[in-house]
Amino acid sequence: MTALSRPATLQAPPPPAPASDAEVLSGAEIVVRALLDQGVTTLFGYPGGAVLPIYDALFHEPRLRHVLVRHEQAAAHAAEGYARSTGRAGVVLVTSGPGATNTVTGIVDALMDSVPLVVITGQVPTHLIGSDAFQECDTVGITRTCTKHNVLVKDVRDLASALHEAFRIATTGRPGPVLVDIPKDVQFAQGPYLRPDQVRPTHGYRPRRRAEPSKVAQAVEMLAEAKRPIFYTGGGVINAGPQASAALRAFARETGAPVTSTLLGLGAFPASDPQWLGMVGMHGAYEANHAMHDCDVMVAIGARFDDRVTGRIDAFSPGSRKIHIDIDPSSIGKVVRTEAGLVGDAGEVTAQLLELWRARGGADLARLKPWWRRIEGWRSRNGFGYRPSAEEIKPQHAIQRLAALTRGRDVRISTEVGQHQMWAAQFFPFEEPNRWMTSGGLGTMGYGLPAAIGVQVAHPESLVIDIAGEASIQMNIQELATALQHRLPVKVFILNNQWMGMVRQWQSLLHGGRYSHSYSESLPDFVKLAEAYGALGLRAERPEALDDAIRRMIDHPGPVVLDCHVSKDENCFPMIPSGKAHNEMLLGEDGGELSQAIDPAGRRLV
Ligand SMILES: Cc1cc2nc3c(=O)[nH]c(=O)nc-3n(C[C@H](O)[C@H](O)[C@H](O)COP(=O)(O)OP(=O)(O)OC[C@H]3O[C@@H](n4cnc5c(N)ncnc54)[C@H](O)[C@@H]3O)c2cc1C
Ligand SMILES: Cc1ncc(C[n+]2csc(CCOP(=O)(O)OP(=O)(O)O)c2C)c(N)n1
Repeated sequence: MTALSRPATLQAPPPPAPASDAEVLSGAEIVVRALLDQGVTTLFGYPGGAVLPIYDALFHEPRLRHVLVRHEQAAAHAAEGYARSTGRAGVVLVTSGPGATNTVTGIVDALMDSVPLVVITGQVPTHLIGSDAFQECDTVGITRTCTKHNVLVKDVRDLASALHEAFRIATTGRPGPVLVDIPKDVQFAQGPYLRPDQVRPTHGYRPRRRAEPSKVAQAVEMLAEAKRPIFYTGGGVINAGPQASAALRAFARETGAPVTSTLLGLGAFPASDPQWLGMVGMHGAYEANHAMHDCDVMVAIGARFDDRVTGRIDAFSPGSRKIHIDIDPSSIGKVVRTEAGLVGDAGEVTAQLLELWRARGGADLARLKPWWRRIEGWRSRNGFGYRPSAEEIKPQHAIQRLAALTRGRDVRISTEVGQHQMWAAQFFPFEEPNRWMTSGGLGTMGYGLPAAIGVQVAHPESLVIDIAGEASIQMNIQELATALQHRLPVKVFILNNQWMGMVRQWQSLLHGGRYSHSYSESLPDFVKLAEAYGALGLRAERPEALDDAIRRMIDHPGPVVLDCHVSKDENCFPMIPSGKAHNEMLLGEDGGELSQAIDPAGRRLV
C-alpha cells in the first residue's frame, strides 16, 4: 500500500460549510479543541519553534495528557503502541524540519502495518514557505508517499475541518497515518472552530463495511464444498476490533476449519484453541505452513499475502481457491489470484458469512476428518524444537519462562526486530487481540520500547514488556527517560546474544558464514545504563538465575531492564528461506522428534 495507490478523493478537504455562529479561536486553540472533540486524551510529542503556539495552548488544557518523548521517532512509535492496543488513533505533535523528518520512520511503519495515526507538524510561516527558512522542510512532500493522506493547512478557516477529516481518514477503512502540517502564522491566526458534526466529509471517501451478498454466498458455497479449508487471518482482524475476533472464533468453530495467523494477527484467535495451528510464514509453525500449502480453500481475513507469508509466489498454496476479505479493495488480487474477493470490514463480513452459513445449515464436519488427520501428523513433529541446555539460557526457553511466569496477568507484549521478535511470536501464546505490538511490514528496530510506552500510557494497570535484542534496544534506548518521567513501569526483556542475531543467521545460512559487521561490539552495561536512567537493572546469565530475574522484573513497580544473556549462535527455526515454498522449511537440529519443549499452546511435544 502506498499513498499513490489511494483514491484521488483523499486530497485536501473541501472548504468547511460557513457557520455564522462558529466560535472564533486561534489556530492553536482550534487544534486543542479539535483533539478534545475527537475524544483524544493523550498525545506524544516534542516541542520546537514552529509548534510553540500549540504547546502554549496545551499549557492551559489539563484534559490533554502530553507525553514528552526523547526523540520524535519514538513519539510516532509510542502513538502506534497506543493505537494498536486501544483501536483508537494515536496522536503525535512535533515541530517543523528535524521534528517532522524524525517522525518519518514511524509514519512509514504505521502505513505498512495499517495503524491509525494523526501526526500534527508545525511548519514555518506561510510567507516563508519555499525560502529555505530556518527548520523548513517540505513535510507534505516528504511524507506524501508514506501517509494515507496529508495536508498543508494554509488558511486557519480550513484548520478544524482538516483536523476532523484527519481523524476520520486515519481510523476508517484501512487505517493509516494522516499528517496535518500547520504553519506558525496559521496557529496564531483567528478563525472559526467547527465541531466534527459541522464538517462535511471529504467527497467520495466512503469505505465499504459490508460485502456484496452475492460474494458472501459464493464464499459460503466454496467453504461448504471444501475438504481441506484453512483460515489465514491477519492484522485486519485486529483492526476490526474485538467483535471481529469474536466472529472469527464462532465461524471457525462452526466450520471446523483450522486457523493460522500472520505475525500481525496474533491474538485474534486464541493460541490455546485446538483449531489453532500457529503463525504462518517464514518463521511460522511447521503445521501451519504445511496446511497452507496443501489446503483446497483458503479464507484470508484481513491479511495481505505479504512475501514473508507467501514465500515463492508461484509455489504458494498451488492447489487452493482463495476467498479474500479485506477493507481495502486494492489489496484483493494484488499478490495472488482470488476467486472470491469480499470488500468490507473483517468483523462485519465474517458475521455475514456466519449468518449465511447458519442459514444454509452448515456443512458436514465429518468430511474434514482426513484433513485433520494430516494436520495432526504435521503437528506431531515438533517444528519449534530446540536443544535444551543446562549451561546457557536458550532464547526460546527464556520466552517460554516469561510466558509461564506472566500467565494469568494482564500482559501486553511489544518487540523490537530480529530473532527475539520471531521467538516471541512462536513461544508467547496470545489469547486476546490488542496484546501484541510488533513492527511487521517495515521491521523497524527501535520500535519496541516506545511502543511499550504508548501501550502503558493507555493501559496503566497492564504488565507491559518489550521483548528486545541488544542491538535493537539501542536504537531508542533514550526512551527509558520518558518511561521514568511519566512513571510508566515498562519492562525491557533483552535477549542478549551479542549479535545482530537475525543478520548473523542469514549470513550463516545464506552468505557462507561471512559475518560482515553483525557482531555487537562495545555493548553497554545494560544494568548500569538502566540505573543511570533511574530504572532497575537486572541481569541473568545462567539458566538457574532466569526465573528469579523474571519474577523480580515483573514484581518491580517501576521500569526495569533485564539483560538476559542467551546462547550466542542459536538460529530461529522453522525458516522458509527466501524464494522457497511453504513445504521447503528448514528445521533446527531438534526440529524433529527429540525436543522436550512445549509448543506455544502448552502442548507437550515428543
Ligand atoms: C524479521 C521479520 C520476520 C517476519 N516473519 C514473518 C512470518 O514468519 N510470518 C508472518 O506472518 N509475518 C512475518 N513478518 C511480518 C510481515 O513482514 C508482514 O508484516 C505481515 O505478514 C503482514 O501481516 P498481515 O498480512 O496480517 O498484514 P497487515 O499489514 O496487518 O495488513 C492488514 C490487511 O488487512 C486489511 N485490513 C485492515 N483493516 C481491516 C478491516 N477492518 N477489515 C478487513 N481488512 C482490514 C488491510 O487492508 C491489509 O490488507 C516478519 C517481519 C519481520 C520484521
Ligand atoms: C532500523 C533497522 N535497521 C536495520 C534493520 C535490519 N535488521 C533486522 S534484524 C537486525 C538485527 C537485530 O539484532 P538484535 O536487536 O540484537 O536482535 P536479534 O536478532 O539478535 O534477536 C537488523 C540489523 C532493521 N530491521 N531495522
